[in-house]
Amino acid sequence: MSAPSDLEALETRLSVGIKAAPDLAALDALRVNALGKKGEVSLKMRELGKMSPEERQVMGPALNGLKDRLNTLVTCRKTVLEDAVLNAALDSETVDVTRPVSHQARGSLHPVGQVMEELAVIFADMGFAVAEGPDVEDDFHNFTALNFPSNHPARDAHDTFFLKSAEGETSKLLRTHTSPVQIRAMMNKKPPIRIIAPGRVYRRDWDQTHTPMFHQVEGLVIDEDTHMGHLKGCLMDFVSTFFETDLVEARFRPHHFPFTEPSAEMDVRYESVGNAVKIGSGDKWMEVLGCGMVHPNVIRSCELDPEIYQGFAFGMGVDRLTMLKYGMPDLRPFFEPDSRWLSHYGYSPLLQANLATGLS
Ligand code: 2U9
Repeated sequence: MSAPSDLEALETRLSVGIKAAPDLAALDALRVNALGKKGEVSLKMRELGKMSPEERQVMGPALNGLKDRLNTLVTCRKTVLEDAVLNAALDSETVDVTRPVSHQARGSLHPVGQVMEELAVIFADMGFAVAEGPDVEDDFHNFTALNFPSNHPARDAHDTFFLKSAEGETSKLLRTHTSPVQIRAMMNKKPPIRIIAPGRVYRRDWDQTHTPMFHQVEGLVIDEDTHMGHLKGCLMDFVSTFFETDLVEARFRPHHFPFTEPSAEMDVRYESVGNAVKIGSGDKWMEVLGCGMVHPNVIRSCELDPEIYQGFAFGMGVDRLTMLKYGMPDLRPFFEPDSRWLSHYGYSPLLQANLATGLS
């Protein structure tokens, strides 16, 4: 039978070994040897059953204490050894950020990200700032402030993703357009306002030409003397820069949106060249965006006086524009993790879109 003094000798021997373990593998072997099922401490625990009650009263707590102390020692040594492994890796895997980037850099930018960047560059050049907002919105910012009547179909759970809490449906939803961003801007900032709002939007749509999440860029200008001439000039310039041609022939077809009055869709003349489009010639018309003068009710919802402030707004689907500009026949691969598609259509992360050397 063991005596407490035997335990002391055992503890000293095991502790010295654990504290000196040279690496994680050796430490684990020592742990198993001491505390594993057939380890030295476990074997001593088994002897408890054969002891008299008096002996057990002494040896039981002594063995448990020993086990706890050894466990603590193993954990401490493990932390020290793990830190050493991590530090060695950090030392040997440093990156010299001052070295020139390899021109065979792997990885490429998604075409939608590239086009988002191009749109930001074009509108920044016209004096627009980029504004952002949350993807999870509420009814007020997504619908009510935008003059959607209470019975408008877009408010239907058929078309919009409403969020549920544990108690049931809430008034939170996934934004169906980036317009709430402009609502927030109008409520927080005194005009003049000139912003674009790029981002993800969500609608309950899923077929060959629609995905439940897609990308929009919307724009908003609010000032004291803004009129449709400004809208037309801005959008003609945009189309010409985006499609990289001076020849743009456009028509504005009357349309209806709750948030603009009058509203229009902008078509440009084009012809097909393979899967891509050539703007400015041909006998076909292609819709590129929607636009209009901001509805007075929307201006009023944001606590501005429509007698003083007017403005124009526009919105475009970035995924569709990307397909048109780069001649991509199918929308579905945009949302599939196919690296072959990405290496074919992707953009070099080293070529930033800019107006000086060309957009793409
Ligand atoms: C505020 C006021 C007005 C944003 C606008 C459009 C026209 C439009 C569609 C294009 C294709 C959406 O992606 S799409 O389906 N958008 O046609 N959007 S005017 O009008 C606003 C926005 C915010 C405060």
